[in-house]
Amino acid sequence: MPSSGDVTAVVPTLDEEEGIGLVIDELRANGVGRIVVVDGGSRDRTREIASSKGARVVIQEGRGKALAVKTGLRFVETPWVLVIDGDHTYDASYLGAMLSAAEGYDEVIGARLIGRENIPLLNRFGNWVITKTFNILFGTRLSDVCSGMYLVRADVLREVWFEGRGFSVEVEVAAHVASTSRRITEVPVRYRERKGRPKLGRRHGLQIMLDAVRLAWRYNPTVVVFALGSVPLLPGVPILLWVFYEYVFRRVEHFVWAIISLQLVSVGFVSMLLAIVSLYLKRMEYRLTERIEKAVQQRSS
Ligand SMILES: Nc1nc2c(ncn2[C@@H]2O[C@H](COP(=O)(O)OP(=O)(O)OP(=O)(O)O)[C@@H](O)[C@H]2O)c(=O)[nH]1
Ligand SMILES: [Mg+2]
Repeated sequence: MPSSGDVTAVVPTLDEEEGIGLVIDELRANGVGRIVVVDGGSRDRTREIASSKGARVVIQEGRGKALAVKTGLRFVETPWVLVIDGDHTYDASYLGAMLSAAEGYDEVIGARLIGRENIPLLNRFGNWVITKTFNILFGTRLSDVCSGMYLVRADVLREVWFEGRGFSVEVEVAAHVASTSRRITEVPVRYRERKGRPKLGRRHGLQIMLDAVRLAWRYNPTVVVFALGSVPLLPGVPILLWVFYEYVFRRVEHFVWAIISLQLVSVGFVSMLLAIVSLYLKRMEYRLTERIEKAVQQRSS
């Protein structure tokens, strides 16, 4: 089991003067001595406060939280990294529980199961959609892939692309682990009310859906294609039912509508089956990868 001495905390910040000091103090109190604050160009006293508290302060390359995590990683020399937001929403005292769970895993997510009411409603909905999509795609049973507090093996985090386009860096890291070693798990953590104003633009419903589709497109494009192919079922089924009803109860025959709806239903139905098959094939691939990973590990230990 790794200890807090094996961990470097990477804290992305953008104008977090109200939270960053508390975050650093709390990390220290929980045994984390190495703290890298990766700043995205704060205009308040964030960097000043972080330096005065003895954290290492670096300026991120590029823009956005994903590149901040990537930058921070360059300053990590320990085997584990704890990524944690700088707004004092995540309670660092749960690190102990995360470390206890870490043996045999590449990533331990701090799932926000305690204090859920502190997650804004739209975010909660977005997290739910993304997490459900994630679980369907990867055959996992996670409850919060969007959490901003997660413990990852440094060498695994170095393999991540950090594209950051579309879905968030948290999801990108989790997807990498879930699609390769699959050694991902979660531990419930407490989520508090945010200090200071939100920095990430609020996502709206359409964007959330788009992110879910992007995620699916990257990891299982065929499922997206066939899911689209099953859309004809939506008009096809009601038309076919109506044609059937008219014929059975009113003795009226609608030949053209019957042919059209049968076409729609058959194309849609086959596509839907293929979408399901794509999902299962992919999951089988993941399960096989998992077995192979385990076997390789057992041999080398
Ligand atoms: N370095 C860097 N940090 C960022 C950037 N955008 C956001 N952050 C930080 O990333 C963390 C998460 O951003 P938040 O604004 O709290 O987003 P959130 O947690 O999804 O939403 P809230 O409910 O408002 O807390 C915070 O510590 C931000 O300061 C960025 O572009 N660069
Ligand atoms: Mg936050």
